[in-house]
Amino acid sequence: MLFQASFLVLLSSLASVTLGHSFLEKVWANGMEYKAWDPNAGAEGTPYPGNTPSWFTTNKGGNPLKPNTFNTRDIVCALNSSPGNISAPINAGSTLTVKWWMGGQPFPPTHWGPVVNYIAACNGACSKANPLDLKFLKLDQKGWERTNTSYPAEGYWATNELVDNNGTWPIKIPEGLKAGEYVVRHELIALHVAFEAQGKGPYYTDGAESYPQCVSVKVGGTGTRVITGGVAAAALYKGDEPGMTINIHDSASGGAYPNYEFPGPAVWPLAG
Ligand SMILES: *[C@@H]1O[C@H](CO)[C@@H](O)[C@H](O)[C@H]1NC(C)=O
Ligand SMILES: *[C@@H]1O[C@H](CO)[C@@H](O)[C@H](O)[C@H]1NC(C)=O
Ligand SMILES: *[C@@H]1O[C@H](CO)[C@@H](O)[C@H](O)[C@H]1NC(C)=O
Ligand SMILES: [Cu+2]
Repeated sequence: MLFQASFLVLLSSLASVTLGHSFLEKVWANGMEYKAWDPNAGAEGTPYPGNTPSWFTTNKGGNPLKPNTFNTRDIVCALNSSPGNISAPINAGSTLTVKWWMGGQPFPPTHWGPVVNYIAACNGACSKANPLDLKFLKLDQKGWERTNTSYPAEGYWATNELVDNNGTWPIKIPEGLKAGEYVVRHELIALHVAFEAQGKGPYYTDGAESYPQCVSVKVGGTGTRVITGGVAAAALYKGDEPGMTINIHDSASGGAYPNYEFPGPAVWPLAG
């Protein structure tokens, strides 16, 4: 059964290679719509625009980062990232919405896994931020949601919800967050081949896939909630955590993974 399931996964990951993976197409903040950055167009020579808060990356094809990059600069805000030139004004307590899209689909539906959001203070203009200096707190996380008769072993995960919402995902900016510029690190984690890293230790070449994307925002107002502590993104994961090595093709699970252990730090208690 496992062999058969893995074979199906192999087929579906081949299919998604053809279709491509994904990256952000648009973001919305305070009622404003911003085009995000299309690294495929970038590879054809389109210049990175000065008017998007969505970070630059050279990640043509919207490809995943594998565990062997989880301790590198790329895991912060995508492959060869650099900051957006602007930070989107947003009110504390309101929602930043992002939308994934590439090659006619939001994200491959067979890339089951969590959607996780982080925030870091830029301590100045985010356009000048060094990704390696950013210290992130986790805003929220959503993982396994329910069983699904179409996928009796894998079930229905947050990434499926994202696909069913045509690639959009809401990210709540904490109430009362102190005025300033922040980087929101939005991440999809695909677990369809996570089992490949079982027993291989940290930073293995194969296993779970991370798709980070960053958006710079500027909070105004009189909030007093300050971000302290936090973790550098290159220290969030090693790739050998239970939540990064889980076999989600286990038919004995009945497609239910209620005890899924999210990788990375706990959610910031003041985020909600
Ligand atoms: C926009 O950002 C990119 C990458 O961070 C930078 O190289 C470029 O100089 C910036 N452009 C403008 C107009 O500020
Ligand atoms: C089952 O999964 C598919 C693919 O993710 C999804 O489109 C569908 O809505 C799911 N059905 C239920 C009942 O969750
Ligand atoms: C889904 O998103 C694509 C890309 O932005 C858009 O062209 C399409 O109209 C959307 N579909 C629906 C049903 O909203
Ligand atoms: Cu993939």
